[in-house]
Amino acid sequence: MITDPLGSENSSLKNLDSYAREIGFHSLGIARADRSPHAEKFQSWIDSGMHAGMEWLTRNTDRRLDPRKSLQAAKSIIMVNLPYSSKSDSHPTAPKIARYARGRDYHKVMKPMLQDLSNHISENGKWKTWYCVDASPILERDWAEISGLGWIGKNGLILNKEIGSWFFLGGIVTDRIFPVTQQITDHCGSCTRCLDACPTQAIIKPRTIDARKCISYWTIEHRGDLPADARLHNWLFGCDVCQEVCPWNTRPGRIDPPIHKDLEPRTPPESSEQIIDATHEEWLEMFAGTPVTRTGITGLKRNAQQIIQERNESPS
Ligand code: B12
Ligand code: SF4
Ligand code: SF4
Repeated sequence: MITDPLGSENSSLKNLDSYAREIGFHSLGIARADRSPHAEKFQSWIDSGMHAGMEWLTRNTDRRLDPRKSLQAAKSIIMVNLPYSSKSDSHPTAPKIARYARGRDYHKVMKPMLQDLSNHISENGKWKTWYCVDASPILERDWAEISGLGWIGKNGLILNKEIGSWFFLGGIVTDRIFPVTQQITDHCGSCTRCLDACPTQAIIKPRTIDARKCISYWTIEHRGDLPADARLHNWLFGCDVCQEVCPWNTRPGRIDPPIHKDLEPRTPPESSEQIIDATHEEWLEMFAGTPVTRTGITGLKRNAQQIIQERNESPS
C-alpha cells in the first residue's frame, strides 16, 4: 500500500496508517489534492437530470469538483473506510432495510473518529484539515479510487479486493504533504451481475446510476408521493441488490472485518403493517439514532404502503 520511497515522509505515513487502524478504520489511502478525476462525468450526470430531486447536489459545484476550494492550499486527501455488517436479515419476507442503515447513523459514528484523525494530522494546529463524511460537497468515490482504497465497480461503489463494498467512506483534506498511495486496477472484468440484477435497470451503463430509477433514491431521498411507476421490490429503506450479487461480496475467501460496536444491526421490523401501524413513539423506538429517520415517519409509512400495494398487485 505504501509506495513512496521518501524516508522520513514514509515513516509519518506508516504512523498515520497505523493510527487510523487504531481508531477503528479498516484502511487508509492518500491522494494528491487536485481537481476530481471524474469531474466532467459528474457534470454531465447533473446536466442530464440523473440526480432526480436531489437539488442539493447541484450546489457548491466548484467545491465538489475541486477539494482545494474547500481548504485553501490543500496538498493531500486522506481517505478512510469503515466497514458495516454484511449479514443479511434472517426474516426473508419482512420488508428490507439496507445493511448500512441498520445500526447507529454512520455520520454520528465517523465524525468523532475523523476529528481524532484530523487532530493527529494537524499536530496541534500546525497543519490545516477539513474532514467529510457523505454530506459534504466532495466526490468521495473519486478520491477513494485514486488513493487506492478500491476501484469504482460497475455498480458505482468502491470495491476492495479483501472486504468487498460493505463499508462507508470518509476523508480528510489537509495542507500537509504526505506521500501518495498507489491506485489499484479495476477488477470487474467482464462481469455484469450488478447491471443484470438491478430490479429497476437503474445502472444505465457501467458506473452510471440514474437516480430517477434507483430504489435507494426513492426510499431514502425522494420527498412526497412516489411516482406511479416506482416499484420498491420489498425495500423499505435503501437497496442492496447491486452489492448482494457482486462476487467480491460473496466469494468464499472474502474477509468479514470486525464492525464498530455502534454499527451492530438492530432488530428489523417484522412486517410492513408494523410500520403502517407504528405510533411516533414506536417508530422512534425502532429507528432513533439510525439513518432510517431520514425519511421521517411519513416517508417510511409511504414506503411500507407501496410495498403492501405491490404485494397485492402480484400475490405470491
Ligand atoms: C448522491 C448519493 C447517492 C444517490 C445517487 C447515487 C449515485 N450513484 O451517485 C443515491 C441516494 C441513489 C445513493 C445510493 C446509494 N449510496 Co450513496 N451517495 C451519494 C453521495 C452523497 C454523492 C455521490 C455523487 O456525487 N454522485 C454523483 C454521480 C455522478 O456519481 P456516479 O454516478 O457514481 O459517477 C461517479 C463515478 O462512478 C465516476 N464515473 C462515472 N462514470 C465512470 C466511468 C469510469 C470508467 C470510471 C473509472 C469512473 C466513472 O464519476 C462520477 C463522479 O465521481 C455519496 C457521498 C459523497 N459525498 O460522495 C454517497 C455514497 C456514494 N453512497 C454510498 C452508499 C453506501 C450508497 C448505497 C449503497 C446505499 C444503499 N444501500 O441504499 C446506494 C448505492 C447506489 C449505487 N449503486 O450507487 C457510499 C458508498 C460507499 C462505497 N463503498 O462506495 C457513499 C460514498 C457515502 C459514504 N460516505 O459512505 N447515493
Ligand atoms: S441500489 Fe438497487 S435500484 Fe439502485 S442501482 Fe443498486 S440495485 Fe439498482
Ligand atoms: S457485480 Fe460484477 S460488474 Fe458489478 S461491481 Fe461487482 S464485479 Fe463489478
